[in-house]
Amino acid sequence: MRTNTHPRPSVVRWMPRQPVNLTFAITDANTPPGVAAVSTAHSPGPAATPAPLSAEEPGAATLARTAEQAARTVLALAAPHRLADVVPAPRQVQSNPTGDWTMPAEAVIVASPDPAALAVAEQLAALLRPATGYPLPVTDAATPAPVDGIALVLDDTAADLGAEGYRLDVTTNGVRVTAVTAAGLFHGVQTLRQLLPATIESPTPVTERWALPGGTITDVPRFPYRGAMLDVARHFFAVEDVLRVVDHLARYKLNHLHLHLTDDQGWRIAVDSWPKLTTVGGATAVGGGPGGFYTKADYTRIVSYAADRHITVVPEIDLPGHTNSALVAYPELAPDKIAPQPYTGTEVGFSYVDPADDRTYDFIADVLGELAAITPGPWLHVGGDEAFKVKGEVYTGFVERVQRIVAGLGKTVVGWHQLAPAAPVDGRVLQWWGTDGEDPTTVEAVRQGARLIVSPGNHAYLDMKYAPDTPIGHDWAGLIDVRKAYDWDPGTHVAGVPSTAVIGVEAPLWTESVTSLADIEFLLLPRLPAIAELGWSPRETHDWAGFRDRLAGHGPRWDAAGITFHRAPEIPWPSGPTIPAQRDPAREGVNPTQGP
Ligand code: TNX
Repeated sequence: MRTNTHPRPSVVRWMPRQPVNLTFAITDANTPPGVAAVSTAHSPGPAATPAPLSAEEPGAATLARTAEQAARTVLALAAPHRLADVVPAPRQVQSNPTGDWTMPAEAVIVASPDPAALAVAEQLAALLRPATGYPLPVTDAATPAPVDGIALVLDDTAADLGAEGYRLDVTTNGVRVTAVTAAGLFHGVQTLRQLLPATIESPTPVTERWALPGGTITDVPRFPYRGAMLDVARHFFAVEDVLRVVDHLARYKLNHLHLHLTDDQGWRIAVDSWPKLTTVGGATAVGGGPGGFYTKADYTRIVSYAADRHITVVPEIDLPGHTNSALVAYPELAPDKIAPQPYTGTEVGFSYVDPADDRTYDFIADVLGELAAITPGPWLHVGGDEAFKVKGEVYTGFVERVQRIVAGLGKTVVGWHQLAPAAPVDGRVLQWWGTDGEDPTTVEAVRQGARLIVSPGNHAYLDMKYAPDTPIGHDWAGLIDVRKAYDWDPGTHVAGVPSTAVIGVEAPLWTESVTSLADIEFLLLPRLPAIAELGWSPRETHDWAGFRDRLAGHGPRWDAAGITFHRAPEIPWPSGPTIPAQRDPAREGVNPTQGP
């Protein structure tokens, strides 16, 4: 019997960066013993010696074994990824071609003896175990060092790395990730993951040479706020779907998930003191679907899953407009005190809570109070957009009162940039979603101390279509292909706003036309990595051609992980072998390396 060194390999994938030489022998039951038919791929090159074949072996098994040997030859020759092939682009990359490292089956992950660092080590192990099939035990050490393994080192003297940066060193001994915080280690782990072959994303073991390119990456984010928004109000998405979106954010070093929890078509977060918000207000969705809502336990699950990935949830209760679902549940909040019909269309701007009734502010204090109590992050987003029927001083008076409620809860106000004319409150953050980069009212609010998250509708809105013929999405802010998502600068985009006032960038996904996780992923990928790079990478690294080529390598990763994405025609997706990552029992049946 052959010894099985790789546990249960089911897939061979090969995506070399450079042409390699391969010659291998194939024989089957029809080939006379000892005679091999020689097939050459990617020639010219020296012929590998055909493996000795036994006359007694059955043909199918022989064929499979020989093919597997050939695959190993190829894998041994394939060069590792280039150190600079990372999205978002790292700040500094120093390659060392003599420092490549191949992870052995006995590799160990060792981390600083700190619960948060060990948690990142466990996350890394969980990422690497499925595809490698290696045990990758996690241990701790006072001064972790890579000895044919991976070391995650917390070092509070590495102040230049800041709150989220990391350094990653690949040498012939292994990999060392150094950071001041667990968040930095976590981001370093995302980079490490991208430096391994795309097959690392496979949920089942693959035969692969797990090589990493030698050298050092030193990486620090440009902006502290890097986010994406998911509208769970127009259509409701299950907790599991939201967790998967969190995974996508984490992969690209985004650190905020904004949840648009309420809108005309549905109220999605439980509020104990106003229970009908969800039992009545949550029962609808765009197009008449069943709706749904998160219990506090559901919400807490999302928040803590995100926190484990160093992502802060920013909950939004949209006020005073976009409130039809609340008015259906509690007509006393409506200006005329009459319950409106539930709304399942996609118009905006018609609904509002009564700004002249104190009861409205009791309602808001209760809702925001309960939400603040289950939200560990510093932010409460209060919407403020498209309240077309609440104008002038009535609008600003309303906003100022709501801002005081938020401040009283110890949270920082975030709102769409329509909040700008209201008097400032300390630390206020405006989310700018304009489309032409000119906005004197926002500029004035910034002059008075507001900070900005930039989400230009015509660059960062993930609900805009890619092209006229892509299936879902809107086009009111134009079409957004990958280049349009990438080619702008958050630091200078809003004329008159200095880059020092910009805390970061966010890509909102509104879901009027989005009904499934596959729809979400189709709109997110590949544009989310473009926005992520704008948020993370230094401006000096900005380069469409380089980004396009680096992004192309992510297609095979998403394929291997079973993630839907838009095969945007402007990206040179590799066309190499694409054997599906799922297990194929028919293949396993003839695979002689299969375990017992
Ligand atoms: C505008 S952008 C809205 C949303 C819509 C979106 C559709 C903003 C703050 N409000 O209510 O869903 O357009 O793209």
